Amino acid sequence: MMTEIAVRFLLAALLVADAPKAMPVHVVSLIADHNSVFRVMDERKSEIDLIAGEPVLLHVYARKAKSMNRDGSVHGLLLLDSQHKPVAGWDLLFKPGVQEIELTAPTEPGTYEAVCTVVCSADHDQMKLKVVVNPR
Ligand SMILES: [Cu+2]
Repeated sequence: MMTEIAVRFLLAALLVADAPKAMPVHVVSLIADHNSVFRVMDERKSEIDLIAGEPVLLHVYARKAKSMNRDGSVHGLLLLDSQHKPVAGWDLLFKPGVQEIELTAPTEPGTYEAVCTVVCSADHDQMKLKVVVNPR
């Protein structure tokens, strides 16, 4: 009886050890700013590093620039791959203030670029964020 319990326990432990480990959520804090710039919170850089396929919680603080969309969106974020094709699930609009969005990093490693999709000021065309996706 004790042996059977011990064997079951051992099997269960082996199964747990063998299960694929869930990737931790990568929290990215981003400012979509009033001067039509994306920047990482508390840093000056406009670049983020992700791991392919990891879950991402995008924490965005958006501040209105000169103009906004009719729906009240002050900035947008569209992620493009190296061929400038949109990445599924990464076409976002931001209202003023703080918002959190659950995303999944692209599964293909490489260098991506996010662009703003709201004509937010004369500098709108320069509102970009480099996104580097590293292999898992
Ligand atoms: Cu913008």
